Formats: sequence, C-alpha cells, structure tokens
Amino acid sequence: MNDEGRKSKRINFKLYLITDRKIFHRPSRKGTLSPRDFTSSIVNAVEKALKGGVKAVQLREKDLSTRQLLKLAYRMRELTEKFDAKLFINDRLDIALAVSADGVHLTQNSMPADAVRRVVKKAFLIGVSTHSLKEARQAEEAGADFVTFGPVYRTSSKLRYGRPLGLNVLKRIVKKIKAPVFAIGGIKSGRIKDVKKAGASGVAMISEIFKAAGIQNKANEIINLLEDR
Ligand code: 3NM
Repeated sequence: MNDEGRKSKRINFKLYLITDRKIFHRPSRKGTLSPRDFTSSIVNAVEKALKGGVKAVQLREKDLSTRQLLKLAYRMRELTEKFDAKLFINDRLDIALAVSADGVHLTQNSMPADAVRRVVKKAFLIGVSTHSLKEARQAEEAGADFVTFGPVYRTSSKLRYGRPLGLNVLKRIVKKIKAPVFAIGGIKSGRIKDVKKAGASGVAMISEIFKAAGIQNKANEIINLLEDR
C-alpha cells in the first residue's frame, strides 16, 4: 500500500508521545515512587511537548494505582484538550472511558482489540503494541486503528522489549498490513529519515523527547522531520 492509501483520517498524527515519569524521578530505595512524584514533572513535560506541536499522547504509567492513574489521566485529558491533541491510555479501557480519552493503547496482554471494539463507540481509537508480523496481522484483523511495531532499534530498556528488530522487518510489516504502523524503540531525530523510508506512518517515542534539554524544541524538530517530504 502506498503512503496516500495508508493515510487514515482517524490517525491524523505522526508523532506518538509516550509518557514515562520515571525519567524525571528516581524511585526511592524501596523501589517505589512517592505519590507526589506522579503529577508535576510529567505533566509539565507533556505540556512542553504539546507546545512544541505534539498531537497524540499515550499515558503509560503502569505502576500507579487505579486512583493515582485516574487523577493523572484527568490532568492529561485537560491538557491534551487545551492543545487539541489526542489522549490514549495504556491498557486501561476503564480509565480511558472514565476520562473521555480518544482511545486506548493495548499491549499483547491487554483485552484484545475486538473485545474492546464491542463496547466502545466507532470514534474511539484502538492502538496495539506489536513485535512481529503475526501480532501486527492479528491486531489489524481484530480492528486496531493503528499499531506500534518494535523495538526497531536498541532502546535503553532493551531487555524489557527484546532485541532490536531492525528496519528490514519494519519494512516487511508495513507492506503486509493496511493499518498505520508507528515505529517504536530507540527512535531518535537522526533515524527518522530511515524509518520514514521504511514506510512507517509515524514514530512513537519516550526518551528522545523527555530526555531532551529543550522538550518543546525537540518535539517541534521531530514533527518537522516527520512532515518533511
Ligand atoms: N514499547 P524509547 S519499545 C514502550 O517495542 C516501548 O513495543 C516498545 O522508548 C516496543 O523511545 C518501548 O525511549 C520503549 O526507546 C520506547
């Protein structure tokens, strides 16, 4: 499928920003983050990224309690709405519905996309994390609106996501499925050209943006690189 055909009106963003508040807070010796640590820094950082032009944010803070996550999700909803950006909640359909998020982002252990689709409106978006052609095909058949595919490159948390799959595998998946594919895992500004050439509809990022000295400028730079033809 060519790039034009792949473009989905529903998926009108190319940069998918994923949160990880641990970038800003070192866990205590007990290995936990204090409840205070889950609001200010990540909210401020997301706001900077939104000012830089980010139009899609995934709230992915897996270790928070339901109530902590809900509170943070409400704040993210307020912020994303202010900047006319989409909000996705990782894994938790209940939280996504509670805060009127635009969608949910499912993992391979989440409810499958078709089960989610049965209980949400058509406009509600479903993203799915995939790591092989088989998973990408399954996600598409189950009704995913888009998939992330990775890790394409080595990422700092490489052990958790497995070995890098590389651009050739990305290229193959993009050819085989119709849903927009977002490359994830170790994506940096300098790699966007290659990832686009491989046919990805966009990129999903954590550290390149949140670890940048200037988050707003970095987000803006990446968006320009993604839009650049
Ligand atoms: N999922 P960074 S890789 C959250 O392969 C996540 O599914 C991955 O972080 C996958 O942009 C990844 O800092 C980490 O490399 C992405």
